[in-house]
Amino acid sequence: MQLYTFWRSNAAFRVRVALALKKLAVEEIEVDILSGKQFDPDYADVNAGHAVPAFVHDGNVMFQSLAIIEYLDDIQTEPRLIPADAKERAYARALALVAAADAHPLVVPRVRKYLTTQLGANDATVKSWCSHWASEGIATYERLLTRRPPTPFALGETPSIADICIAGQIVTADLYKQDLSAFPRVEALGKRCFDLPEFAAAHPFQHPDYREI
Ligand SMILES: N[C@@H](CCC(=O)N[C@@H](CS)C(=O)NCC(=O)O)C(=O)O
Repeated sequence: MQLYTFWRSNAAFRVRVALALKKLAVEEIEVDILSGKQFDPDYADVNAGHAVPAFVHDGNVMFQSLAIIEYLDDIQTEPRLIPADAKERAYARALALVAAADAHPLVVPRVRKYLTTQLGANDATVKSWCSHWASEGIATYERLLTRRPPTPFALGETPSIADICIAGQIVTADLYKQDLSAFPRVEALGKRCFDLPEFAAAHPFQHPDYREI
């Protein structure tokens, strides 16, 4: 198993946590998406989407973090990250998509680059943009977790794909130095997640290449 990843990548964080929870060993290959390595022909052959993560298993290449996590759940069912019950599965996927489909895509390098190179935004404006959308994602999660409080994880006793994505949204907030105290349910869920070594080790702050950008 190989994972094309990058220390700061939120989508790769999701897959790294899922692999760790399932205790699946993987060879990690760093693709420096800040210096444009996602566009190198060698990597474009792996993922024509020019993004990380990409996951290789038995000669098959997969991309899109949530699709990879679903695949991992198929090939190794325990611990289950996507509930068996249809209604619970829909809720888990919906919570996951708040980060993966709504909030996170607004802060990825290609968006930041377009803001600076095409729209003339300076660093402060880009940071403000990213902080705003990171915070909106957290606020959405706070409302959702208020409506259905975690017990103690979003769907029950063990972490699921929903907790992985909420934790990823917290990682984005951490990268933008956001104070989560106004979001107590998210903050408490995040503490529960990051108390687990599988989540803690995947946080970009723990990566040897971590630097402030
Ligand atoms: N929806 C995709 C997002 C993939 C994605 O955008 N990854 C970012 C890093 S988190 C990336 O590689 N971006 C490259 C770029 O924006 O140029 C997933 O969940 O895998």
